Amino acid sequence: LTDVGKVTEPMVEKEGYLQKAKIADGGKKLRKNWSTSWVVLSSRKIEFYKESKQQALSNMKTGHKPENIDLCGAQIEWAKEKSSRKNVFQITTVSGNEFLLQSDIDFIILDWFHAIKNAIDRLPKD
Ligand code: I3P
Repeated sequence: LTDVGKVTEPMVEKEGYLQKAKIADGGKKLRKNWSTSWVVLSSRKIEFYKESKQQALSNMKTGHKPENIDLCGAQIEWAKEKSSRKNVFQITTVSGNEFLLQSDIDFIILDWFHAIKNAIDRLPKD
């Protein structure tokens, strides 16, 4: 175990708080329930933490795993018609999970949209 330095988490590309609502699981519709989430984007996935970043980091030490999205083959699109809120986009995974993400602040949601779209576009589609 001399190479532990190389066995690290993939590079975090972006992280911050967003409003999140999961609206389908494996293609099955869920009741929409918005909540604040600490969102961490790396090259292949997005992780959602229910708690603050501090709390999330300490939970991780005890083996607690965040909810996460595999971005391979995922789709992202603006979803004006899916909410009364402004600045909402949807991510749909290959496995049929659907997430809405939202921020009232225009530049924040635009930055997230482009960062996630770029990550998806760099990945193989399968
Ligand atoms: C939902 C809640 C959501 C709302 C959703 C409501 O009610 O008010 O915030 O979504 O609208 O159904 P409940 O808490 O009783 O489930 P938006 O905030 O995104 O509009 P919808 O059914 O039109 O999606």
